[in-house]
Amino acid sequence: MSELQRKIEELQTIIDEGRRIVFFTGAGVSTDSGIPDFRSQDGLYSMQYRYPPEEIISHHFFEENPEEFYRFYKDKMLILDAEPNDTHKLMAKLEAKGKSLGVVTQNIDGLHQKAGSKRVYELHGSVLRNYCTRCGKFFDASYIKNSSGIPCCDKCGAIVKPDVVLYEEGLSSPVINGAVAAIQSADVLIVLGTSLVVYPAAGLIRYFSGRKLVLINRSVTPYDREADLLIQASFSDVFPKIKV
Ligand code: CNA
Repeated sequence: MSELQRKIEELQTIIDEGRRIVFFTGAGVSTDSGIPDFRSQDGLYSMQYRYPPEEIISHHFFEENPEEFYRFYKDKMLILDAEPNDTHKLMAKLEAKGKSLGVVTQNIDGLHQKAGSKRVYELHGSVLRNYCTRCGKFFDASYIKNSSGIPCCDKCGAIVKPDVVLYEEGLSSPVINGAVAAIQSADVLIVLGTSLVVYPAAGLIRYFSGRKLVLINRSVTPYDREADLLIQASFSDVFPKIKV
């Protein structure tokens, strides 16, 4: 039996025995759905833009250069025809079976909910919600995608902003509190598809004090040594073999 096979069997046992599993996810779980992550070789950070992506999706850039912000955002981050993949679906299935307390995610694509997950703590917000910066009117993602240039409110004319936490912005306290409570009551924490370098999100896994910390990612992370089970592989080589 290969090392990977042995680890997949161990993951199966941990999932079978888990009673309050929490998943902590990052952009890597959506790459199989066609949404690029940030730090993979074919991720957004390795593509060439006029400004570095981490600058474009920062608060000051949004304020000072909304046209360029929206050019990048609509093209690279607003992928509205993406469908959940098997990894999203497995997490939703485990919640429906009463084995998972839900998902804490850094993702902003809404695919966990589309797969059927009900308890999703969106640390960085969602591209599916957008609000007028003056009157607060709600707009869906297609309004943003279909607008030419900078999307403006059809009621008051002010600029519309995605409900996404940009660099330099704080996270929502109710969302953090919910995520921390879920992680604290978990007996198993499965961390997947994240490079674990974006704070404060990555620091939330420190609240876990349950039985098993599982880390699944195809590249190294700063938390690898702390995992009870570390699987360094692509999800498509792991999750199709897990039965729920
Ligand atoms: P990241 O830093 O890009 O890390 C993703 C990790 O996933 C990398 O370490 C990859 O090696 C790994 N990975 C990618 N694909 C696979 C795969 N198929 N199998 C196994 N491992 C894989 O992304 P993080 O989430 O850690 O960074 C946090 C940022 C990224 C958050 O602020 C997000 O909002 C932001 N982001 C979100 C999305 C999305 O919502 N889908 C897309 C791009 C960026």
